[in-house]
Amino acid sequence: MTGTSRGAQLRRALQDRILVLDGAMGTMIQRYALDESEYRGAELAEHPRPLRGNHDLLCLTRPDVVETIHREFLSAGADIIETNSFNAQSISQNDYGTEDLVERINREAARLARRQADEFTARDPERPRFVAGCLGPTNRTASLSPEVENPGFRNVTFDALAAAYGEQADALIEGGVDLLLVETVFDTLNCKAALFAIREVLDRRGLDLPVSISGTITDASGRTLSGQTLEAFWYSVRQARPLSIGLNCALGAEALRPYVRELSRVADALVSCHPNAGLPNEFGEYEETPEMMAEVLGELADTGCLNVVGGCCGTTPDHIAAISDRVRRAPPRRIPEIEPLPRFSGLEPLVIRPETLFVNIGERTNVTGSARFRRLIRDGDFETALEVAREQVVNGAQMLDVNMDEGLLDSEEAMTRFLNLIAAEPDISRIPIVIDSSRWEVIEAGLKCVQGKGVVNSLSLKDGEDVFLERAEAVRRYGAAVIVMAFDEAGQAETADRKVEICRRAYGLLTERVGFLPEEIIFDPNVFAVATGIAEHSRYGIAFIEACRRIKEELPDCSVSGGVSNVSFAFRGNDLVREAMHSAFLYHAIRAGLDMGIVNAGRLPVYDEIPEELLTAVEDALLDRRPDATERLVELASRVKGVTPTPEQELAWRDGSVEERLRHAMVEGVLDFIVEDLEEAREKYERPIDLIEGPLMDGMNVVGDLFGSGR
Ligand code: THG
Repeated sequence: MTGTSRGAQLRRALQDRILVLDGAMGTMIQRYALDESEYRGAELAEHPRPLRGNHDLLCLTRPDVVETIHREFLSAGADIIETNSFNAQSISQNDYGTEDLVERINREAARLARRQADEFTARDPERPRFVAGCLGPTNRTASLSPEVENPGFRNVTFDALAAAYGEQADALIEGGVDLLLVETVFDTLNCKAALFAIREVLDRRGLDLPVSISGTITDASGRTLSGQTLEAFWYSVRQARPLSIGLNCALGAEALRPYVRELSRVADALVSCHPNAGLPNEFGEYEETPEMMAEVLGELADTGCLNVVGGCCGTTPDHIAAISDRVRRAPPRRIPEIEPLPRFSGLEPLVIRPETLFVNIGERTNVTGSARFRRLIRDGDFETALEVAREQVVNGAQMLDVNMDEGLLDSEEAMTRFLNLIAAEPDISRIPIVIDSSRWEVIEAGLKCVQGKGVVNSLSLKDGEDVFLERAEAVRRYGAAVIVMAFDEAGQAETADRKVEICRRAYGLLTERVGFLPEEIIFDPNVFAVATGIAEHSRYGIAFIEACRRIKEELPDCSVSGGVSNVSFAFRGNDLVREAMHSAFLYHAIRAGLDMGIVNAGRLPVYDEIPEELLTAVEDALLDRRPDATERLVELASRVKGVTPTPEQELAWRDGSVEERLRHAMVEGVLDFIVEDLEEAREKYERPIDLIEGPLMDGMNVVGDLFGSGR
């Protein structure tokens, strides 16, 4: 039977029932207490390094042991057995000096499992047995530095991982596996490299084998070793459209239970779980009995959370038999419909829900958009540059735009270095990264550094469909969303009609030809500067706003974004006018459907508090409301320019009542007097609850109203 038709059989079986995966190979092998010479066999008798403990090598030197273990698990009730290849890639094998054997080990690992699975299938064709090619996490991690003093350092790259995984996957497929299982994922970036490499191998072979993913958590925080929550992890790998997502190893079945539930809630893929039999005790024994594990996993199955279940370290054929008996009657989990919402992640998920008004993308980490950041990067002061990123997050950025496009820089190197440093800062890498460059090579370098689901900024049709499709396909393989600029072979779109037309064309290509989901697409219909003195520019503001409205109406489930600060380029140097323009522009664009924007987080005045004269002049220009709008705004700008408020004016709000001062502090985010004002209010209100429910809630209500109405 061909691999592909067995794939179809596998999918069918998974609709009917929960499939049972085997137990651990490694701890079963340990029971044999093989000595050094048995690991070596005749072939490797002279190998210069110790080989004991290199379990995967036994596929070559003791195939009888491996096959016996496969048989025991199949007899116990396993529907799927995993190849003995957990560490069989060149990165891990390098420790033993056996990297030259990788191809053979994997091919043999697959053949041994295949032979046993086929024998069991032949005995009972109604119940086909399957072989999962096992790919472990390697012994290196792409998102973390092994050196505490050097957080930007990595001892493995995405490319090295992808090469190693590609070699392994190719040989497993050659040996006849039915699916590939990337398991015990502790660093999502390693996993992404595996998925990237696997897709390439499958393409080259013209195959579409199912790919399954199983992560692991290392402590009770419910996060991966590299810091992601499970929902964030799922969003990172979702674009690979895996057959299943799940959890394995870790802290035993009981400890995994809540996290399997969490995955089951968010994932529109099948869900798997194969825990270890608890953590080993001081004698290296695993304490969870078959009955204990079967009960916990059975409960997960009964409540509709599982499609594939089995065991990891310490689980024996007895465990698999108990689990198999227990879940036999339970219904397989049905894949839930997941709302088509934009979903991104850093260490944490970011979902843009209908009630989300607007998502801020911090713009200051851009060498072309900030003289300060440019200077820091040019001077190699990445430490301080990192503080710019942190400030953006503190000021409310929900995503972070990073741009290193500057002539005198090695932009690829700078992008890599900066993103690796960000990865080491959990309070920054919590949010998704927007990789901003006009050069594809720089974008690709960035994609190789982010474990989360980030955003590519940007692609466009300016170089034609072929280039667009090729890059979009790559973006999907790296697991990122994409911003598409309204730019085609004929140039940048300036009118609403052209903007919508280009976006519609890109939407068709991305969803029909590349397999993007609409919610993974963000359109940017070009924010251009208004009030420049050039007559044709006067309609740029409303063209953008009109395009927002029409894109949201005509292209369902996609998002719209824009580079907000572009709109005020004509007033460079006059922050007062620029910031008023940004707030007013956002106010109108958000009402037309703008979902997110690249902004100077923390520097957007409250719309309602823009002085009336300024607001009118600004809106006249943004919305092209009168022919002399530019002249009038320029005139006003020259008057208010340099008119910095006196210290007395700046502190006029201090004259209000304590309630008014607290409200002002909350709305404006001013912390300077918060402690003394709260102390004063605490004395006045006596009971803290009255203070909270009184002036503090009043302040929050004002913030809520302003926010809710886009002001
Ligand atoms: N769409 C998309 N991406 C984008 C843009 C866009 N990326 C870049 C840019 N446009 C958005 N980012 C910025 C960042 C800074 C400024 C404008 C847009 C800016 N900077 C001041 C200036 O140049 O005058 C600050 C100067 C300084 O501090 O040195 O205006 O449209 N998808």
